[in-house]
Amino acid sequence: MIGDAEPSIPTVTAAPGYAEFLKFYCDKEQPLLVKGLAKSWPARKKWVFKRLRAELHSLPNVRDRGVFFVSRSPVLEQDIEMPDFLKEVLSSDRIMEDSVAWRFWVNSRNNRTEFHYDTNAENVITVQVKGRKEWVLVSPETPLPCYPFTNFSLLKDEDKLLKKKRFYKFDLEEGDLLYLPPLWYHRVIAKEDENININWTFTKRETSVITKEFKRDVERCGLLHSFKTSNSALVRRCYETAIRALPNVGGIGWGLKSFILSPYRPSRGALVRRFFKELLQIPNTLLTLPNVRSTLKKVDKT
Ligand SMILES: O=C(O)CCC(=O)C(=O)O
Ligand SMILES: [Fe+2]
Repeated sequence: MIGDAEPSIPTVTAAPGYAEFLKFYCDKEQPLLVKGLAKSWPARKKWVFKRLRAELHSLPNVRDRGVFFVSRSPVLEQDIEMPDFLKEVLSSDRIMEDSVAWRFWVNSRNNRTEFHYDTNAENVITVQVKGRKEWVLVSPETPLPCYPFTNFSLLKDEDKLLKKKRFYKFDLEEGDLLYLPPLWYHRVIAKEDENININWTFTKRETSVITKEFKRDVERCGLLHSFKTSNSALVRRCYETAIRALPNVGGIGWGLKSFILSPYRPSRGALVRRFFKELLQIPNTLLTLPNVRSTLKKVDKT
């Protein structure tokens, strides 16, 4: 999985059972591709670009976040056939109840979601209902360089970013399901004229998988929390100004209501080191500012 010897993502042709999904994928936080799972879903015929957008806009519990639509409760369930393992996951007490979301991505050709990881240690199950998307997943054991204190990778040349990283590159085709474990970086490009995928997200209450990115995320969130609640009005003001200046891309959140339980507890020294490591990315941030501006312009238009 290093550099040129890029392996393929573990792939099966039938949905795993609940126990198998937990044991081999969800507990270990390893990705999985299930081919052709949604081939017979009514949604494949029913969901047509303009009509689906209009329908989602008309539903009271669905919010249009610009890059995707999101609901905290089930929507359009009559159009899908949720696999049993997923039903069990979403109703299990191993996950935080308020972490479950239903998200809909309705994207035209060449829509790009740049490298990031989903915050709040979110697990994502995606089904490509229509069209095709090219995904690159990067392991949280070989994290990408990020803008300071964020979950967004520096907008740099992809070949350079992926050098010496453990990654999978593949197409998610019509009917395929993908399990994206927490803190795996991903970038996604829509490949057909009409591309529709549905996501379910959830956060486990507990994890024993302590990757490099997991440590960084715990430290980064710990620091952000201490800035937000600092006794110094100046620190609080700097924090608020920085948060306001950051793009709210798809509402990818900042607040961790209740952080996942894990054996990792960063020391004060680790937090201080993290602070300075994040600042070390300031030169790269400045160098890539033109890319940030052009990406934000595109995001604004979607
Ligand atoms: O489908 C896309 O363009 C991006 C999907 C994504 O980032 C996610 O599901 O977390
Ligand atoms: Fe994402």
